Amino acid sequence: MINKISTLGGYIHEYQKSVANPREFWEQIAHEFYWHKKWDKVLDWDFREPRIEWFKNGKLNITENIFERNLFTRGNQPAIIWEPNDPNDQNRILTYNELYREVCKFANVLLSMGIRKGDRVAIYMPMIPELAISMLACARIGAVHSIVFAGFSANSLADRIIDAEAKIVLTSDGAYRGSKTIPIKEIVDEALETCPSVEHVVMVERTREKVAVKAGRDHLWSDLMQSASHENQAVEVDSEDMLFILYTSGSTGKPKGIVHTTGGYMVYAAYTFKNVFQYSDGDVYFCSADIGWITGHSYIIYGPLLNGATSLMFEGIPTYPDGGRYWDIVNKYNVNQFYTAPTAIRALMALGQQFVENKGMPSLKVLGSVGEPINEMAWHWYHDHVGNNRCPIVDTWWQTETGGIAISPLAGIIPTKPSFATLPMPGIQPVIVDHEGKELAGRSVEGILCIKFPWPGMLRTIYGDHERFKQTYFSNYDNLYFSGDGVKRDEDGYYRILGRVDDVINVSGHRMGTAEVENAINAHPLVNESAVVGYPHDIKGQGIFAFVVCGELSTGGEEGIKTSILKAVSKIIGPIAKPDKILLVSGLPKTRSGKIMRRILRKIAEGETASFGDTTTLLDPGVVNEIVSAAQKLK
Ligand code: 7RM
Repeated sequence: MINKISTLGGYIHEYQKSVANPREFWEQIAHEFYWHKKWDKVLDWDFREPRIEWFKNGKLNITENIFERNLFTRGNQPAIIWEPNDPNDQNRILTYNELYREVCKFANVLLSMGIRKGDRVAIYMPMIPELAISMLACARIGAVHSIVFAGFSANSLADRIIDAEAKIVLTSDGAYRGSKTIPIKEIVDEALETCPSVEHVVMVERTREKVAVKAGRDHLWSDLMQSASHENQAVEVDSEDMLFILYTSGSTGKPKGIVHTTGGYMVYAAYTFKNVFQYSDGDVYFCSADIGWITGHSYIIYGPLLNGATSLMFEGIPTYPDGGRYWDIVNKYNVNQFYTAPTAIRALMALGQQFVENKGMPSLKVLGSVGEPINEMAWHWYHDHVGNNRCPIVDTWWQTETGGIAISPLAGIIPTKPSFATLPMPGIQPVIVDHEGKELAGRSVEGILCIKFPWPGMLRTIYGDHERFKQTYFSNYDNLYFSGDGVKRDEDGYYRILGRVDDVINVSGHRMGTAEVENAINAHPLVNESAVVGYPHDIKGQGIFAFVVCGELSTGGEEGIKTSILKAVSKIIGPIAKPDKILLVSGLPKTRSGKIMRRILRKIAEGETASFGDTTTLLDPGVVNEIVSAAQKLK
């Protein structure tokens, strides 16, 4: 079992060890796992190439480390507690034995459909147990899962399937989300019109609504499982073989397929889970994220299950049937660790105290936050009303790219400070640089967050585009991993994340590229050009503000065109990318070389009316005043 740090002195000691001798440090942890063959070399790396290899030539299967390694001691312990959307529906509890059986069966199904090691499997499913079973079944046979959040549009799903050249799509008929039903299979059918690589579709029946079935291509999960054997020998993979691809937004239009490999990711997800949440045997842990995001991959599935933990998986939303749903779940299962996003906290805070007061929640020991900066007000509400003033909050900073938590308190061990992610995890060597790439050493500095040494959970490449991998993460500053986030280190050496320094915005914890949203808006036939920026939003953290230049207005007038822009964005990306505000303008503030000055647009979106700093490089400074007065009229 992974050693759990239990004191502040212990953390300092481990941290120092991890910096002084990272190979020895991680090797010791890796020895806790089950390998068919151990590595020849712990680490081989070069950020300039870039190339990162951990536990080189090690052979293993990650699911053996979840199942075979845990079954003897905890076969009858719940692995996954599944809570349905509707609290009156039947829940499902899968013990390690039961989950193992399902995973083996579905692994055999995948094999029977011709899926082999290295093949990509697209998964577009709501938060149902079959989603967990699917991803683990892929890992069992060495196939690479590429999970697409079920809130994305057909168009986004198709882009991801095409980029990964997935052979098969795993999905469901529909999805329940609060009081709504979403036609998942219909979206898949639409996406597949443009995806020639897909040979098969396997569909779980969740809502049992009528769906179109394409003979020869579409199969029912239940039919295939009925005849599948529950005996399956895990496929041996190399430590550096791909475990999964997960798409995330960057500062250009096209989402990046972040690649994680097997050995390093396994070690890192397991180690960080245990230490950050201070998970103890028998605890019930609940992460409210969707498995379609990295948080769900690392901290609903891999991290917890590698530790033999009980992980709660929730199908629904925090406000259904009312704003007390999370707290009812905490009480129903005596949840000990609860992990959510600031946007959920702010939304629930806005509903008022009545949904949280009197819930008690005596089982809670640790609260977690992830995805965006948590503002002080939300931090205190979470601490006082959810944690009843007695649970430490772990504000965990990390990214799809880091694979696991990189900067965070260890619960109850590292003293917290509202809005601070506090200190780096062992193995993480953060550096703060200025715009020229000069390291800002010491305390009380502010700049750009980079990491100067590899850690086992880090991404290895961008699928199909290693050059973009190099450009995005290793070319801004020499020999450093560039995170894209601004950060401050205070007088105590604590880290506070300030938000993105690139053209990525964070809306309700969903990461989005402004260029992606602009491309979707620009696809509208009446739009000439647009510029999208983030602005402070009470609930979402950041809202989306779109400045749009139209040629002519259609018959619907201003409102008509705004409505059709919203529809277009929903269709092209998904409802999560819909702008909160659209301002129709006659031109954008551009420099003489044609670059849009987003800095000015950001200020206008924030409500600034007068001071825009240096505007002398603008081609037409008059356009700024015009936009300001239009913005003032926008409600
Ligand atoms: C896990 C996840 C990554 C971006 C990252 C930050 C922001 C995440 C925090 C945070 C402040 C935090 N992966 N971010 N955690 N900002 N405090 N604790 O969210 O790839 O989807 O997003 O999210 O900007 O770069 S992600």
